[in-house]
Amino acid sequence: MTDLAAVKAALKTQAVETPSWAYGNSGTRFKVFAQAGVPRSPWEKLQDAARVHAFTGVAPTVALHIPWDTVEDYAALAKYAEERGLRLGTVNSNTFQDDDYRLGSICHPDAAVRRKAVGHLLRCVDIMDATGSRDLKLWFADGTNYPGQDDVRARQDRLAEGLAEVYARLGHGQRMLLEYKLFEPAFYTTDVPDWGTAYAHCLKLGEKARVVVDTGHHAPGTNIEFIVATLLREGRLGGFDFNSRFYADDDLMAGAADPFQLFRIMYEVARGGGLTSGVAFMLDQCHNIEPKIPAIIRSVMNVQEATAKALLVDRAALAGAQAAGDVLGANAVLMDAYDTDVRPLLRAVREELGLDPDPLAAYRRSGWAERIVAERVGGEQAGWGA
Ligand code: PSV
Ligand code: MN
Repeated sequence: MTDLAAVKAALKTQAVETPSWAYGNSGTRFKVFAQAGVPRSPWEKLQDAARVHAFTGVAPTVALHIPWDTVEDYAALAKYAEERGLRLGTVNSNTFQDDDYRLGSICHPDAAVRRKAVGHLLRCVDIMDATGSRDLKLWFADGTNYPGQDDVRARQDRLAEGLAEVYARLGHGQRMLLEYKLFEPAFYTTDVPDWGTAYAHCLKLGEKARVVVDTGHHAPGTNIEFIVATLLREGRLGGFDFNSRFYADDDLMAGAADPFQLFRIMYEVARGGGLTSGVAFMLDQCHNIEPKIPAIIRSVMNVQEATAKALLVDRAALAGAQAAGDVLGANAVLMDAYDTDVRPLLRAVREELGLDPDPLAAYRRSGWAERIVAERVGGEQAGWGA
């Protein structure tokens, strides 16, 4: 039997961080489709994020991407967030959009380019000091396109050296989250292609370095929940970039492509104590053809539903079946939880939090979508590269 009161309590304290870039325009390498009402500044992105939090109750922080979210005064941005019931969250570094980075950033063969990249990462830590952010998230577009193009071992040495310098700069309570990605934009080698490489670097760096699992960054068929279980067991799971993929890094709404996978991941998170041990639950997705704010609300709800189902797994019954070698029984315990319709439970949780039980309907009724279309006229819309 699961303790429903404990499940509800866990759902009430869950926090899903939304990415500033999901509120701006985005697309594929073929086309970026602009949408009316899209924010024109980090400040307006926070206005939208505040609506997501207001209606879901579980999205209190917003991740920044630097330089996309560059402002003069980060403390003022943090204050602006606070006035809207938000906090600034993870600072994401961006060392992939300058011409200098054609052959990589922190792994580049030229020491001057590496210095520039490390300088940017150090600047990101300065920003964290001003915003009160806990986590620096590092994703590198570094890699090579052709066999022989560069020395893959030397690139690892350069990576280790650069990371060590940034790690040494971290302040009290700050962490470094290293994200891996199997592919893209390099096609032959990627310098942090998998959790093993990320983990090896984190181990060398120290306790404050953790691995980020972006659910869109694996080969098809990869058992992501196994990676999650392993990293949690080693105390090195820093957080998630949740999104969905059908084929590649599609950045679709979390839980859209494979809600069962999200459930399996959240089960391992819950099983490994990851709901209460500082794991960052972030979204990293873009909404290219669908309205952005409702898509983000939907994603947050999808993470909540997967979490609720994971929490409903009857752990005692599962352990009993596993110990007895009851293969079908154990599987049935897991599937019973997955097959539960948790929407009434989540509606009750929201009502107990004083929220509308249906966040999407409440958002639609709020008139925010019409208001931003009417008010955000002129100026330059935020988007990739802005
Ligand atoms: C790279 O594909 C990535 O997942 C990294 O987290 C980046 O920071 C993010 O996407 C940018 O959208
Ligand atoms: Mn990511």
